[in-house]
Amino acid sequence: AASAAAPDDGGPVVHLFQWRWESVAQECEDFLGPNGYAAVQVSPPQEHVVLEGEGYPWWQDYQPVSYRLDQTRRGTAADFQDMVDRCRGAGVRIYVDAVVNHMTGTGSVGSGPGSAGTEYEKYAYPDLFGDGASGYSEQDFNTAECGRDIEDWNDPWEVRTCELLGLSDLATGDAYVRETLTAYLSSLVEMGVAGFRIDAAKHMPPEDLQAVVGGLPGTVPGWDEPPYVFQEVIADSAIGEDEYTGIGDVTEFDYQRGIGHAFADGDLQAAKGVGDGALESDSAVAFVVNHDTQRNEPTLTHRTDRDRYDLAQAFLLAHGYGTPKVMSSYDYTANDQGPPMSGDGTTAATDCSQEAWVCEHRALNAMPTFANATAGEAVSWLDDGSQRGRAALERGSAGFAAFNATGEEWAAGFSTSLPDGTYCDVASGTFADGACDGATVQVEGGSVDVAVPAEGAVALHVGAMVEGDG
Ligand code: LM2
Ligand code: CA
Repeated sequence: AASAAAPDDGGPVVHLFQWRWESVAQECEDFLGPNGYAAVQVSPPQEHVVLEGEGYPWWQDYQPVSYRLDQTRRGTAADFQDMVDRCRGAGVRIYVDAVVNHMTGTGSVGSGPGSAGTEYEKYAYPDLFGDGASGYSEQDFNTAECGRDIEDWNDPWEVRTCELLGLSDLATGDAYVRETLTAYLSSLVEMGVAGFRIDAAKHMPPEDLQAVVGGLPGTVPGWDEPPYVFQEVIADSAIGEDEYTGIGDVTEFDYQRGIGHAFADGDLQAAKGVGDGALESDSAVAFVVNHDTQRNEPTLTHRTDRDRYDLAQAFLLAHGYGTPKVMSSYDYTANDQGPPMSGDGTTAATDCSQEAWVCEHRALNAMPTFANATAGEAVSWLDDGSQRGRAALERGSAGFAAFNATGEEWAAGFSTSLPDGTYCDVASGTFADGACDGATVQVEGGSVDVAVPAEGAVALHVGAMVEGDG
């Protein structure tokens, strides 16, 4: 997007939902860096409510008590810094989920202290940075202006000034609140955090958000680039995405719904057109599910149809629309169920070999390298459109991919603009240091024959040639 706050559209992102900081660090080194991920979206790092009586749900994180990083259910401030540094070493950015519209809700009244021991009540957060120097009190919230739940969602003023889910709504029009939020986010940038997902952005006036992110440092230490900002906006007739694109990128829920339905229906011809009429690609963050939709709108998730969902996420990384964001989850039965944890609600270390952690990104192998190698190349479709469940695409002369949402292998030949050579299939393996641990595919005389597995993909790109002719 063309704005000071959203400079670099970055590369593929994975949301490691609820992961401990030390587990994220390990994954950056072991898997994310080598497979081409540009960034990880981590769960909110600030002190949160602790809801023992509710079984320590995941949504504790979305009720900030202070902006202290020490201690959350995912580790300490030192663990957080170590993660930022180790991921940087692996070439992977950390994007923080920034909860800046609100603090705690009604359910947490009287249930303090927060995860780092800070006492609070709804509308009273006396120590925001652990130094006793600044807090929020009632005047910093929109209680006088509204002070009740949002009722009329067609009224933008209400959506932005009243309370979302009973959460104390910050008076983001006020200079003190803006400066405090900027101080919180800036302190993260100083630690090397390279970007932010702005939670509930739609519930903040764009000018307020602009004022908050406008005060961020211009460059992220260690990265030599400005912080990347993307905003969670579930657009509707009252509030449009274009109100926010001047500030940073925007999550594109039309793409999310479109891709989910197309793949759930096995209609890859329909998948080709998803994103048409939506936000311009360079302003959009594109995804198949997020942590909310996988629970509230489960059209296609790891729980409904794992293979098809994996295929949709692979397609997302090849399609070339927006900044692709992959979801990686833990298993659950109840929507409010927290991640694997110990008895006191501390999150367990991730182990992708356990069923409790789904680790969907691991099934995508090196597909993020396809997104990187084909960045900026327009998509063209190579199949003749006659097969509802099958499609093949090319991204200029940089990448070729074929997708098969049927139960039968798809053997097909295409002419391709890829240079002749032997390619690593990054949909099935990793390509590192010139070695491919997946299938290899030959491009010869400008054509390629592929055997696309049932419910699978084949993806070749110029950055993963095992042997070239040139
Ligand atoms: C978001 N984006 O705008 C997050 O993506 C979403 O996950 C958050 O809701 C929401 N906005 C607020 O940041 C989650 C969760 C809610 C939960 C809230 C706050 O989906 O269920 O609400 O976090 O923890 C819970 C209770 C709700 C209660 C509220 C306040 O479920 O019933 O409302 O706490 O006590 C009275
Ligand atoms: Ca608000």
